[in-house]
This record gives sequence, C-alpha cells and structure tokens, in this order.
Amino acid sequence: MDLAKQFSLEGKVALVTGAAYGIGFAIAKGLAAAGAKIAFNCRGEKHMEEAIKAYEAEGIEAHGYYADVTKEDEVIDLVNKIEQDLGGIDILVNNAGIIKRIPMIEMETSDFRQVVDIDLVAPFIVAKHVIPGMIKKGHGKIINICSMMSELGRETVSAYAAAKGGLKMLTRNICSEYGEYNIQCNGIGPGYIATPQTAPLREIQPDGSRHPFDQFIISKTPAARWGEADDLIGPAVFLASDASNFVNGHVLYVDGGILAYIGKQP
Ligand code: NAP
Ligand code: GCO
Repeated sequence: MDLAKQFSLEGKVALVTGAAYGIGFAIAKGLAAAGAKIAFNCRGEKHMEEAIKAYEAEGIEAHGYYADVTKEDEVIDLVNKIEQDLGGIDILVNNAGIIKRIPMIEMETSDFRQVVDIDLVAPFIVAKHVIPGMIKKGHGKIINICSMMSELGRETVSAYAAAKGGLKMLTRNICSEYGEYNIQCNGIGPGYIATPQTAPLREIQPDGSRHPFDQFIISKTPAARWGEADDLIGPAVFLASDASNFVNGHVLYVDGGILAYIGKQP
C-alpha cells in the first residue's frame, strides 16, 4: 500500500476562501505542500498584494481572486475563473469568516445577520456552485471551518455560535446529499487559535499581565497553550486527501483537548 500516495494532493486544485492570512493561509500552505494548486480569494487589494508575496515567500504560486463570498454573482465568477485558469475545483475549504462579540440583547439585528451571512450563508453559496463541478469530476472534498462554538456557547458570541452550529449541520447535510457522488464533506473545528480574529482576547493588559480570557483558555486547554494556525495543516491535508475517502459528515476538532476537559482547578 502506498500510504504517501493516499495523503498526496498532486494534480488537485484547492480553493481556500479568505486565505490571505490567518487559518486560511496556513491551510492553503499545507495543501500546497501536499501538492495541490492553490486558489484563494479576498476582498481587499492590500491584503491581496501582501498575500501573494507571503505565498511566494513560501515558494507557492497561489492564484488570488477578488471575491466577497456573500455575493453570489462574485462567487459564480470566482468558480468560473478557477475553472478556466486551473481546470476546476477538487478541494473546497470554506474558511472565510468573521465574529462579532456583543451581548445578544445589545446586538443590532444587522450585526447578527452579517455574521450569519458570512459564516453560514456564504459556505452554502460557495459549496452550491462548486459541487456541480465535483459531480462532473466524480470526486470532491469540502472542508467547512467550524468552531468550538459549533458545540458550545459563551457570552457575546450568539451570532457566531448560531452560524457555526448551523455550519456543522450544513456539513452533515452536504455529506448526506452528495456522498453518493464520491464527495466527502467534513468540518474542522479549531480550538482557540492565535490569529487576528482572536487578537483582542490575547491583548496584554495595561499592567503587563495576560488578558483574563487568555488565562481562561490556558486553564481550559489540556495542551495549556493557544493553538497555532499551522496546527490545522495535518488535519486539513488528511480531510483533503484520499486518506479520508470514507470519512464523511464528521467535524474534526483540533482544540488541544478543550472539548474533553472540565478545566484546571483554580
Ligand atoms: P481572520 O484572521 O479574521 O481571517 C478571516 C478571513 O476571512 C480573512 O482573510 C478575511 O478577509 C476573510 N473574510 C471575511 N469575510 C469575508 C467575505 N465576506 N468574503 C471573503 N473573505 C472574507 O480569522 P481566522 O482566525 O483566520 O479564522 C478563519 C476561520 O476559522 C473563520 O471561519 C473562523 O470563524 C474560524 N475559526 C477561527 C478560530 C480562531 O481561534 N482563530 C477558531 C475556530 C474557528 P478580509 O481581510 O477581506 O476581511
Ligand atoms: C471567541 C473566539 C472563538 C474562536 C473559535 C473557537 O470569541 O470565543 O473568537 O469563537 O474564534 O471560534 O473555536
């Protein structure tokens, strides 16, 4: 048995949404290292320029496209351009996402809608337009970036938790509806990862101490550390490769053990 071949992504095209930096960039870097051609999208020129340079610094010829994943016409255009440029999408990572940390009864409905739009409706839109091409190819891998908040709630993240909980069920439904076409749709549920999205939770306090939430997460994580975006590379390559052809509808939590642990006694 050729185990290396099972994990190889040679000849495959991967679209990672929102992969100019953060978790998306790390996952795209890992998929490229396994042999995939990388396509990614972002919304701003500055981020695009910086991202292309960052990919080049990693020796990766990433193909960057401007697209807001909440805008269906831009997603259709994105998918068509990748089809023309690279020959269609074998691997889709629905990574683009935002969070707004506001107590629910103080949250504007427009804010709630924006989070759900980007974190749940957009993965639906992108998958809806990528799956037909995967059916034609006879195979496909979809990885939805879920969250601890696909399983747990906490103060101020009602919209995010609702969206990420819904994304877990969208993952299971795509598995159910398209598994017969040799399409596997799974989720990755990162724990607390040190990226721009969580930077406010790790800010050093005026007195030089660690942010209270930072200390809280350390106490809730058996690994006693925040995750790094690169911790997600191995799980992503596994779920993007033939090694996971009979894994479907699963959310793989990459959380250092948070979900298994009651937390260190103060
Ligand atoms: P991040 O650093 O804030 O990056 C988010 C990315 O999404 C950015 O590239 C951003 O691009 C893009 N994006 C946002 N809205 C978009 C839109 N409408 N259209 C296109 N791109 C859009 O966040 P991250 O920490 O890397 O998180 C990436 C994913 O992992 C998210 O889905 C997040 O919910 C999830 N996650 C993160 C953690 C964590 O602890 N960090 C844990 C679990 C899950 P712009 O620059 O254009 O805004
Ligand atoms: C928060 C954090 C979390 C992480 C991640 C955990 O405010 O609680 O931002 O939501 O981003 O989703 O898995």
